[in-house]
Amino acid sequence: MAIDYSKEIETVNSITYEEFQENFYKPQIPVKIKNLLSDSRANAKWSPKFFKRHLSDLEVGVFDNNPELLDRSQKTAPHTMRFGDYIDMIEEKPTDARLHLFNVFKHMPDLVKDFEYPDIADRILKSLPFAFIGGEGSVARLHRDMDNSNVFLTEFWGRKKVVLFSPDYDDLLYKYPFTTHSAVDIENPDYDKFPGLQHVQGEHTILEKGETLFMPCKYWHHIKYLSVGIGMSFRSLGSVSTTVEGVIQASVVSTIDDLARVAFGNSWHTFKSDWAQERANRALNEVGIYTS
Ligand SMILES: O=C(O)CCC(=O)C(=O)O
Repeated sequence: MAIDYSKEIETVNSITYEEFQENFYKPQIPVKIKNLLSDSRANAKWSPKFFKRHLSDLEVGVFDNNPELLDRSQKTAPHTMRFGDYIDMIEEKPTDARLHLFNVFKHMPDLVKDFEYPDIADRILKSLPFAFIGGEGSVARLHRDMDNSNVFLTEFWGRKKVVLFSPDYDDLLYKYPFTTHSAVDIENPDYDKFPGLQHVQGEHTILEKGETLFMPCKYWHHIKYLSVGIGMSFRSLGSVSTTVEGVIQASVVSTIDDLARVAFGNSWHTFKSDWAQERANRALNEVGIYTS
């Protein structure tokens, strides 16, 4: 059996507060909303050229998918470069280089005036919008956000494929303990190493310019840029317990992971990998599939 994310994420053209709360937010079901921010100035204005014009000399942190770093949250970018050079690079040819959780608003505070926070959710964290920029082919590997908030991801330039899995599949997606990451590559799944993948069910969509995807708290996401892309996300808090768990994960648990990696080196990685395998095997046993 192959990993299944053939289901299309539900899509609506527009939505009211009541419809969103009842049908998606309270039950924590993903939805793509075509016209939540499609009329915003950001959707008309934000482009590679626009940012290059304003931020060309800014030194930015650039992320990639180094396979040796899959078992952790990368808190700092492994490379830096001039923003203008970065834009030239992604416009020239496909690349895996991405600007992840880029706080473009720190450098251009007026950009927050380019969109309004939509009136469909409560407890929106208005001080925490982030930009995401990538070249065609770049991938934000399978992870879930460690702060556990609801995420509203909007594309203002380009298009990307987004695959989501419910947090119910933490074990079968081989979540590394102490992190919200997995080594699973859902586009080239290794079923010998990760047999549990054959028993997860995800869903997907192509997020086009102007569209917004609601990713509920703790949802796993894998994102592949189908062209040069510029996106933005804002977040809202989930339940008190989910939020407290997120704060503990983002502060205490992830710090333990960082310290243990320094203290124990590669044996910490082996310990986490073995534990992830054990949890997946147990989950497989529970659905009647016996592993050694
Ligand atoms: O669109 C992207 O590049 C990544 C988005 C993402 O991973 C997130 O919002 O958590």
